[in-house]
Amino acid sequence: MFEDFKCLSCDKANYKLIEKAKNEKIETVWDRAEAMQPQCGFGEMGLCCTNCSMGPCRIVKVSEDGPKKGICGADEDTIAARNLARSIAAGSSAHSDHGRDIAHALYNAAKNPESGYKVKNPEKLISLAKEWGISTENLDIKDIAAKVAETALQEFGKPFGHLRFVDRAPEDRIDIWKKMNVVPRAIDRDIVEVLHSTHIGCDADYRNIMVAATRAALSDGWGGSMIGTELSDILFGVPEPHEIEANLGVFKEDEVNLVIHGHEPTLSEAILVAVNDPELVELAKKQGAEGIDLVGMCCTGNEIAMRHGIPMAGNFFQQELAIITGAVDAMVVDVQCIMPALSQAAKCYHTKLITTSPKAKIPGAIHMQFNEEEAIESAKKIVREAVSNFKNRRGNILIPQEKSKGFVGYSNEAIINALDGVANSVAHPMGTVKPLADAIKSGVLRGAAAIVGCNNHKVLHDKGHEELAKELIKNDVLVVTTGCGAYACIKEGLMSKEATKFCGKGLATVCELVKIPPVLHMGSCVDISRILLLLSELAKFMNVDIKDLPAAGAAPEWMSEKALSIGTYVVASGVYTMLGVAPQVTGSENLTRFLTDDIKDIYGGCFDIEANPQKAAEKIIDHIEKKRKSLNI
Ligand code: SF4
Ligand code: MSK
Repeated sequence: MFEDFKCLSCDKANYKLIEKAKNEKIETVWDRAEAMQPQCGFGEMGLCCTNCSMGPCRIVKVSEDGPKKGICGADEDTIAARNLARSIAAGSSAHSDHGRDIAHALYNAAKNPESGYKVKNPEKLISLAKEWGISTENLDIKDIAAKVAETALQEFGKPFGHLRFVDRAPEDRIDIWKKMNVVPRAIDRDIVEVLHSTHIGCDADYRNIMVAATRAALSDGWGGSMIGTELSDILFGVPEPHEIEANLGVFKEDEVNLVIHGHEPTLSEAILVAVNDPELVELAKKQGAEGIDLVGMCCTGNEIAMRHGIPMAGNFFQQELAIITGAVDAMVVDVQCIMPALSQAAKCYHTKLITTSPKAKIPGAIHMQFNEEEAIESAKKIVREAVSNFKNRRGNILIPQEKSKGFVGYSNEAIINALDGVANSVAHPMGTVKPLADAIKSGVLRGAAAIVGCNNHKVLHDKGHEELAKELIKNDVLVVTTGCGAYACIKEGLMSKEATKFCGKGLATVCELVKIPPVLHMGSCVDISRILLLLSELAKFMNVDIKDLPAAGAAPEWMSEKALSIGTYVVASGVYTMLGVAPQVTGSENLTRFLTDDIKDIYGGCFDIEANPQKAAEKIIDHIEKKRKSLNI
């Protein structure tokens, strides 16, 4: 019955809901992707420029005829590089603005009791204050929090010097960045410089455009994202392993279902407090519900799953399907990866789509501004709106049975604790990575790979993540994951203890010994900064650079500008990075060669492109084995 849908997704929970959508004449992302075919060849290759109003200009590659330069004279290399650089800058800005919001929330925790935010991990706060040279003598936690928050906020616009977290990288890596003039200086400045240098009539040298773009990307990974992660841990706690449920089967027919979707934990943490408020629970009961079921979607879901064990309802391509269950009383969203299509889907049901950020309003949605200065009160108003909608359900409810269980919450501290068996609550400097290094050196683990990123209709939904992860763990490669890739892996059972059945002997032994799953959930997209830190600590411990480690990255189903920024900072940090979808640069042979080859000699890492997960795994394993050989292990 669902044969037709197997070409859209490999998650069975989705088939029933895609069928329901068809019966109820509601379009989904897959319908719109089909209607979009064929997609524009100029855009696909990065050869369309709209940087000024003399354009749009496009470069014709498929025949001898047709323009080879834009009206201003920009060629294919300039146009493709400028487009890529602007996307990287946008991605960096999204992650970094997220980091800035967390820094403001920390400041509120220190200065404004009305906000309701409190420092949950004072040890990590003090550790970071010391790392940043902030004196903690005679200061209480609130004063230290205010100073750390102010210092973090200055990282965005300071006029001199470089970002503080750069000093966490291995020395050899910093030397490479210095030589290439890409040491990130101030987050806003580095992003602005990309926009300036790609303005019409500015930088036309594709390699130089990539210098500015790389610096802006490093400002994300070793700046905005790292600030987001570290300050979130300080405010809301360092994630620890929790067993949770995942997939659309987590909705409950007899409870108010509230989906929190987007990215920033400042909102989701406040909503979590609000759904446990006795008055609101009582209100839910008065409406005829048994209680309030809070579930997460996309990266917000990762954040609250990691810290509180809240179920993960679904990833990027499942957001409309969640509403199509008919069981969602409210979907509360903040920023990033929220499809505007949600408002159309919500109209077909009783669901209230509630936007909360001034940065992301959607026509047709209810806007209830989330005010961080009185976060809990703001969140209560939003939850009240959701609860009062329970009575309006229309009866056309279909909650799929499919849900899986798995362990999430593997911060670096949790990974090190698990491997080391030693309690270590202070986040940085981390405990010893010796057990991990030993397992890699001995060959019990061949290496490690990160599988991250989104969903994209150009790849069968979830298949890129799942198949790649399975193939890697079968070959004794430990996998860490974040973002929507993490959802694919947990849904497939790869985060359960039983997942050792998919592993090679070495990895299975490690997992059984230290009681971890072979695929470790490390959090949201900004938490890729955790992976950078783990690599950095491992490299320092082994007395090598990150580029020398038997490690790789992969984004099999990536789609967002944030993913481009991530890929760029990961490559510039020395990591071989496999993409399942080609970036829109292939119209420039020079730029494509630069990203997939030349860049290797500069940073040690490079991009590779392979849509087939089996072949991608082969290439990653080959890379890991080559690195082992060079290390003589
Ligand atoms: Fe055309 Fe140059 Fe303007 Fe781009 S910047 S739209 S290539 S004239
Ligand atoms: S939510 S950026 S679709 S991973 Fe971070 Fe998922 Fe990609 Fe958004």
